[in-house]
Amino acid sequence: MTLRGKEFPEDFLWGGAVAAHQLEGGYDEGGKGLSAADVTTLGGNGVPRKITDGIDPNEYYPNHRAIDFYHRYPEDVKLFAEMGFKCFRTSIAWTRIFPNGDETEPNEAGLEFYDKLFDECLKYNIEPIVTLSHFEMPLHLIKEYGGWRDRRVIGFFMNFAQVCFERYQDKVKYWMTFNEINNQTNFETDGSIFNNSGIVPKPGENRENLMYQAAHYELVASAQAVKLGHEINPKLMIGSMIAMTPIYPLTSKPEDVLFAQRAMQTRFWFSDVHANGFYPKWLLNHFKKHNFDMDITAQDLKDLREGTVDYIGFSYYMSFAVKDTGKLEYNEEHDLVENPYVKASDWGWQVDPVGLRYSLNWFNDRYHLPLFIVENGLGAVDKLTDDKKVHDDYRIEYLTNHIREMKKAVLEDGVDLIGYTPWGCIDLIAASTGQMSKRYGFIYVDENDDGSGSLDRYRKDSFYWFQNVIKTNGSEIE
Ligand code: P53
Repeated sequence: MTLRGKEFPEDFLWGGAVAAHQLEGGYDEGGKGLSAADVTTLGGNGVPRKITDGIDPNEYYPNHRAIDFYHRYPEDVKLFAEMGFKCFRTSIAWTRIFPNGDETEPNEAGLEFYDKLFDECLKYNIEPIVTLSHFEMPLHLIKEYGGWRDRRVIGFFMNFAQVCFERYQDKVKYWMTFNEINNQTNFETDGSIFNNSGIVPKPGENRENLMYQAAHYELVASAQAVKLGHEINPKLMIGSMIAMTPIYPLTSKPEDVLFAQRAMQTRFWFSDVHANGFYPKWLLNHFKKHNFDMDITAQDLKDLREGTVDYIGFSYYMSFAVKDTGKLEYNEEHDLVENPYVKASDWGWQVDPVGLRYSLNWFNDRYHLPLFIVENGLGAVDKLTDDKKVHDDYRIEYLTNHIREMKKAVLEDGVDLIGYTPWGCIDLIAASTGQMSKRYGFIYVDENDDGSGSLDRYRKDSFYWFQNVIKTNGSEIE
């Protein structure tokens, strides 16, 4: 079968994705409280971002202003419309709605901001797609409750979810509960458990146990939110959001294959619980083997069963590889090896378009649910020319190669795919490094890593390219 001339389904959701803290700025406007992102400093390529205890006036926090979307969103949404977006994925900053997280009444100014943003999208028939929690937990919940290590946070999250579902049910159909909930499998990295779960480990604490406990509370909160969302409005589609990085065995040696399987189980038990509604047995055995102290009640297990997700949303940037280590336990910090068959980006992410087709089939076989690629893209350095152009052919190439594999998965393999929203459709602050110079966008934002720059927006070459992909519904990708 040739791909040329073949189209995606008519209602396929082409669009772009961002997260509140990475582009809004206005970190202390409209009554907003401080979030985890507001105390995370600038890092660099290979240099981790620091997490400070409150705001230190001697540090630079790139998310405080970000790209000032908070004030410029009408101009930006207009550019998305010009590209032909059918949808736009963003998150609702929890701290705009509940500045501390544990209030009983929401902050009306925060709610109004998202009303205006969603209305602006709907004006152009762009459907908003919303993540509830995207690395932006209220700092107060981190300081007072220790983040997701505390069961009470489930209740606070539910207040937030309820207010959002009730308020925006007629504007937003597709929701996701926790962004990349499985990107804390690398629990030894401070940033990953802080961003995901607001956890600052104490000296001597068992980080793995902490991560599993926090993830359990998040999964219970997610399941309760799915159930409540459906009670509020049965039309809502509430999904998971998983960081999909397929993990291949480096060779066909059976021990390598078995180890890769365990690595996949360790990274994707989160979506197992989301979709199946129960814990995989190997993981319960793992908890026992390590004598982990896990607070899992009978009511939690009931909630998990009753709140399974409607679809699997996932990000896809890269694939991993592993080889047998002699013990069947996967440690993400130490066990990854270089895959000789794929090339890495400038930030060391192993670029693998075929892995996207593999991932779509893997999810499809495992869960039999609709899928939604809610992030994909290439972080790269762009150069604005004197005549204000950006010739980002490397980005066009990356995305073309991924869309081609996605097209095969849909048209040849029969995967049920809702849509495709490339990450950082407008340049924004990178999550891992805090840099502006790690760019993903179709729209260039004139801003440097230190925050200098005019913030003016320019269309890159990829802007016109993606505009045509949407206009032709992918039919020209072959
Ligand atoms: P940045 C790690 C691995 C894969 C995806 O990442 C990741 C991360 C965490 O950085 O995050 C997602 O900006 C995340 C977005 C993030 C995007 O990928 O570090 O959902 O918030 O910006 C790209 O290059």
